[in-house]
This record gives sequence, C-alpha cells and structure tokens, in this order.
Amino acid sequence: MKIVDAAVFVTCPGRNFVTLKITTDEGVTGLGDATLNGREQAVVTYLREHVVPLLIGTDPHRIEDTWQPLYRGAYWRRGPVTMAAIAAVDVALWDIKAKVANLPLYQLLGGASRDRVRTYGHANGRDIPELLDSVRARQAEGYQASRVQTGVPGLEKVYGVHTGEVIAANATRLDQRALPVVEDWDTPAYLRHLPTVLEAVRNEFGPELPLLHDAHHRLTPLQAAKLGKDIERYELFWLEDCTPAENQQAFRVVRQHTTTPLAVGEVFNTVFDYQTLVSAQLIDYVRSAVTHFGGVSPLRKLFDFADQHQIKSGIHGPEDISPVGMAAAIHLDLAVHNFGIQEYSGHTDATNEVFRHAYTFTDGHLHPGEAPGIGVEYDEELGAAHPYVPAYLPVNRLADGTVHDW
Ligand code: GCO
Ligand code: MG
Repeated sequence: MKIVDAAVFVTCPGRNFVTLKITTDEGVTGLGDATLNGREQAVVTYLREHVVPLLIGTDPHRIEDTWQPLYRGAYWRRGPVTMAAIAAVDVALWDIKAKVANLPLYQLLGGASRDRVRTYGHANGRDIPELLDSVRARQAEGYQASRVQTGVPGLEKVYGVHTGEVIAANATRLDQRALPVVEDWDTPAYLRHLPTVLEAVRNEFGPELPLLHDAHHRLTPLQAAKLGKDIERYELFWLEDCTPAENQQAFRVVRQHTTTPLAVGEVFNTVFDYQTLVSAQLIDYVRSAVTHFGGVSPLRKLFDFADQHQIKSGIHGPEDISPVGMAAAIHLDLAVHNFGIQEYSGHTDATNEVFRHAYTFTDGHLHPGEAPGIGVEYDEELGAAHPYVPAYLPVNRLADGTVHDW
C-alpha cells in the first residue's frame, strides 16, 4: 500500500479547523487534526510545503517509521507548529491502519480498558449566581463534572467567561477578532475571589460533584502555592496551569505547600516538557492534546511514562480541537489504563455537519463508537462553504498596561 495524495483543508464552521487527509493507492483514506488555534496557517504551510512531499509514495502502515524522520529529519525539533503537523500525519496513518484492519482504533491500542469515558464540561459566569446557573445547565446536558470559571470583581473581561460580546475562550470564533481582544487581569483580586466562588459552588452542589478550575498560567509559583493551600477544603479534582510550566522546577514550590491535585500540559508538545514534572511527581494529570503532541503514538508513550508515577491522563479537549482530534483522544482514553478524565466542550452544529463522527456523548460520558478507524468523515464540499476567518487569541494586560500571561 502506498500514499498517493495528502491534502490540507481549512474550514471555519464556527471557528477555524485544519484537517489533513491522506489517500492511499487502494482508496483508503485517513484524517488528522492539525488545528493550532490562532496560528492555523503556519501549520497549513508547514504541511503543504514540507511534509506532504515526504509522504507521497511511502507505506502508510509504517507509522513509527514515518513519525521518526518527520521529527528527527527536520533537525529543528519540537515546537507547536511542527508537532501539530506531525500529529496530523500520525493520526491519519492510525486511521488508515485501523480502517484496513476493519476495527475501531481503540482495538489496535489494546482494546477497551473501560466501558465509557468520563468528561468534564465548562461552566462559567460573570458572577457567582450566573456560574451556579451554568453548572446547572451543564448538569442538564448530562455532565457529571464541571470546570468552574467566573469573572473577578473590578475586572471587565476575564478568561473563560462570557462578558457581553467577549465570549469564553472555548466558545465560537466570536471571542477572536482580526486583532487580539485585550482582557484585563489582577492576580490579588482573583486570589481573594476564587475561594468565595468555590465555597458557593460547594454549598449549592454538595461535596460529590467533581470540580475543576483553570488558572491559565497566571500565578507566580508562590501565589499558586498559597491558592492551592487556601482551596484545599473544596477538594478540587484538579487545579490546572496554576503557574507557567516552562520552568518545571517552579512546581516544586507549589507542590511542597499543597495537596490540591495539579494538572499541566495543554501547551506542551513533547515528553521532554514533562520530564521533571513527572519523574519528580510534581503533578497529578498530564493535559496534552493528541493534536499538539505529535499524535496518538507519542501521547501513548507519555501516558506510559506518567503511569510509572501514578499520574493520570486529562486530554485537552476544548472547542479548538476539531472532531478529528477529539475522536483520536476518545479512542486513546478508552484504551489506556491510567485514564483520568477527558475535557469536552462539544462543537457547533455546523462543525458536526462538516465532521460527521461516530463518537457519542451520553450522560456526561463519551464513547468512540465502533466505526473502523477513528470514525470521522470530512465533508469537503461543506467544509469549503465555511472559509477561513483570520482570528487571534486574546492578550491580557494589568491595570497599568503591563502584558500578563493569558
Ligand atoms: C482549556 C484551555 C483552553 C485554551 C484554548 C486556547 O483548558 O480548555 O485552557 O481554553 O485556552 O485551547 O486555544
Ligand atoms: Mg486549560
């Protein structure tokens, strides 16, 4: 079997998605997600100019032997653009292999380790009453775990919250503009407010509801350590990205002060980003997306490494992961032993029409379905009807104008 074509599609049925479609001489096709939110066209060009020519004529069954030269042969290793491009190839080849075997991908990954995949949804509000309504809305949709985010008194536009025309980071493209939306930030105000939010949520919903929170890289290690301690009594499922993790050592400060479980990694793209975090047992969940980590093959290796330290998976799954990336994640979730939880925000109806998928969401749980491969079909005609819309992610500034992590 040989690869005869590899095409890259960009579509915007609510937000931009980049999809790689590999075709073989036997007519079998495979899909991979290459969406890098806010930098989509960099991956499109990387794939079209530098990856596709290397694929034509090669054997699609040699997944590892395709992955390694894409990673090592570039010489310039790692980075989100490279790893998103490699991820799309990896997933498309797994899709082809599983279709040829006439099995859903999870069967090739060792088969199911569980019956279904637990998810968490996003609840948010400008203030506490709005947040409580949002948790109720997620529960009505079936979610059994919620990530909770609110506005901060005194701040107008904050990550993860619908504030008038500025929409949550994971919502439709309305949160993104031709030029970045500027949001505001004040860490002391946030640190004073968050415990009152968690108190209100626990009072309303009781101790059993699994609660998560995303600090989105905004705290210093010391602030994160203090926050973790202050909120221990609310028993979070995890506190995510409490401090930027480029400096892995920073998590030692956080870890030695709190038993609040920590999740990190959505912006990482190789196992090396996790080396100290995992081996020194500084975190509890690894958060990378199939789409940004080089695909199913390396993410599986990361989970095996994490498992040696009793660290579990928590694959990144906001709306900016396409249904192709979500499907690949759900197959992996079902198969690996050290599964923790899967983030799932769903997609717009228009997105689900462009990407018809076999995976289903019932009672807060996902299942990849039994279709051969990853179980996603891309409608090229419909996709073309939603052309690319340039859009940036927001930036964050403090009251005096200083740029802060977003
Ligand atoms: C999450 C993430 C997202 C990111 C988004 C950026 O935990 O889901 O933090 O909300 O902000 O993926 O494109
Ligand atoms: Mg996050």
